[in-house]
Amino acid sequence: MNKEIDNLSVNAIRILSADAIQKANSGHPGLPLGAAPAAYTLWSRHMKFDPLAPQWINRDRFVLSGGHGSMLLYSLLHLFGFGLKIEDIMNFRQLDSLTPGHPEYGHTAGVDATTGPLGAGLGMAVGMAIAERHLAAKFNKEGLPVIDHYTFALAGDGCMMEGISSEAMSLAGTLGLSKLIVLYDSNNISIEGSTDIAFTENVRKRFEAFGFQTLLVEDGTDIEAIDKAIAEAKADTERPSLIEIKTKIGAGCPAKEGKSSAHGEPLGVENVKALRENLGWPIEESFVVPDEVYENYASLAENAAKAHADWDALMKEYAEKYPEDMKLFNEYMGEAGDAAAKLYDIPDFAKDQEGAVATRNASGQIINILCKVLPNLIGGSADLAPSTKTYMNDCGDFSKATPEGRNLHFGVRELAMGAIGNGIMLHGGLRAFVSTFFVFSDYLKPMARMSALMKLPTTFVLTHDSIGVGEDGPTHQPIEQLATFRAIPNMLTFRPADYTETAAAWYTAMNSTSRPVSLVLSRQNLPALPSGVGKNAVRGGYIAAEAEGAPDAIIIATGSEVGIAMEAKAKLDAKGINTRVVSMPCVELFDEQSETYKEGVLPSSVTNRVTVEAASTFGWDKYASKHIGIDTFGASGPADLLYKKFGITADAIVEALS
Ligand SMILES: Cc1ncc(C[n+]2csc(CCOP(=O)(O)OP(=O)(O)O)c2C)c(N)n1
Ligand SMILES: [Mg+2]
Repeated sequence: MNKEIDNLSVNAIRILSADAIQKANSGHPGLPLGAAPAAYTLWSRHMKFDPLAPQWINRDRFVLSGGHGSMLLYSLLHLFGFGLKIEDIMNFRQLDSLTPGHPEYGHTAGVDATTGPLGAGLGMAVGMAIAERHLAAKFNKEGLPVIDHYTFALAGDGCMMEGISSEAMSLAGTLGLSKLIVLYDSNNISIEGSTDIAFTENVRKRFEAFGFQTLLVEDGTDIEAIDKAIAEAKADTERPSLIEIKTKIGAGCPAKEGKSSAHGEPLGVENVKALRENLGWPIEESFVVPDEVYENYASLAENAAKAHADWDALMKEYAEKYPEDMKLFNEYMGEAGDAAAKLYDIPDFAKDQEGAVATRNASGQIINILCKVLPNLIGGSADLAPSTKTYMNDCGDFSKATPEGRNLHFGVRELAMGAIGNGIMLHGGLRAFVSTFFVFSDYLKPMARMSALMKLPTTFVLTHDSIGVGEDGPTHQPIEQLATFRAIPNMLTFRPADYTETAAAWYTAMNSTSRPVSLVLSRQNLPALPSGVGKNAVRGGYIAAEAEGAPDAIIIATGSEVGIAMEAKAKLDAKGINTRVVSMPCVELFDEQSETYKEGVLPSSVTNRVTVEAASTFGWDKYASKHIGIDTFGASGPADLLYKKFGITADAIVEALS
């Protein structure tokens, strides 16, 4: 190893980061300066990737969990030739640049995950490692490891303080995800100063308790020590590894090193100058990197990319020897056939509901159809599968010993579950769903938001959707959650009314390519809508029952309240008020329909309207001025009595429209 070029190359990361943050007059230099040696060692000596094919499925993943250190990643992507130009580095944090404040998946080539909310990256990394292990178990053959890569996460003190790190790492330890390697940028500093003021636990011991191999690098500038630790981490084939790397925040900048002021503000023009001098950086001009450094990175990149060429050759052999598996692999990768688009061809999927059915049960039946036609469907629940009806029969359980299983057991860890679902989707090759009670969506909501932000079609199965849960009482009865989920941009929230609407919701979810879908499902039985209408749920809102003649009144309802609306319609019709029932299982999809369609469903001439939903009325004003809903917390008691207590009744609807 040539020490000098290594040092220059590490310093190039530091200088580019400092220059970019200084020019933007905004950003976080502390992490890139302190963690540059660790990142350089990892990328130059251990990771396999191909800058010309940043999405190559068998690349090693790198998640910068401390997303505030984005300039570290952008410097790496520039230097390794991922297409980020020096102009992009100069445009750091500027509007529409390829170098936004925090790394954004899908926006900048080479960014494997959007990070910024601390700790989330650790959860997503676990999801990626699960995906790797599952796909490896499914496809690898003797001598032909189709999927065989590491997932690296770089996390700081903040990530370690966040609860999600414990949720995610505890599961990773249990699952023995040995190809997950966490590099801990341990600098004892966060925003308010020394971490001693709020964080004194022994992180390594904690990870040891989770079932990790734990390693310590005392000097975070020692490339050889870091190299050795990463090699040791890779060598453990039983346990995931944590490498605590002691670093100094803002390393190399004399006035800032080791100080919290290095965390989140530009170093200052004078300090950037001092950094250059202190590091012996040969060039005074900003954003200029010596040719020899670029050459070094180019040759390292070429080396890292050899793995891709080798893999291409391997796949050729795989295709020859195992054509059936190859076909399936391509199906997993979404390159062959499209089973999801043909779901309605399956008789049971499109069937009419028989008798009264809870939509969670309908969903359970549908999941068990889906898992047969979509072999890459994988998912599970946060310890509630028997209640959320998400278990896929005959698909096995994912565990350390049985990684080919498709039922995931997240344990009682909703937040990590959301992040892991996203991590699986980020990995590619699989379609993930996660599940819990709707009221506990509050515990995973930040990750639902992240799926929407990253444009990932993760599916959220959220049951026990209202006061209809009954006796468990207000802690278990969602009220404002529907409004909250509907307010998340780029997410579809479905609250289906019967089996066929539930099928339509799943159809939408399985065919979604760039946004998550949430299914909000009832615990209690619901009657079937008239035969055939439920399929229209794919339009978000539709006429579930037409008025006789021109409508005088419209009831807009969702989920369990559509049945009540039907009862009310009968009473209103009998009174001579011609009533239309509009089922609105997905407000967001309805809003996307053409004006003509929407006017057809909700004619502006019909102003006598009421919305009915056993939840907060927030958000319904756009369709009607009268609402039947619940703007208080619920109560404990039998569901039918609760519906009466809170006035969600056919009589209340009749009164509102009479
Ligand atoms: C969930 C979440 N809470 C708070 C923040 C704001 N924040 C950004 S960085 C940071 C401190 C992080 O400290 P550390 O991970 O040690 O990073 P370092 O200062 O060492 O770079 C905080 C509180 C955030 N990004 N995400
Ligand atoms: Mg820190």
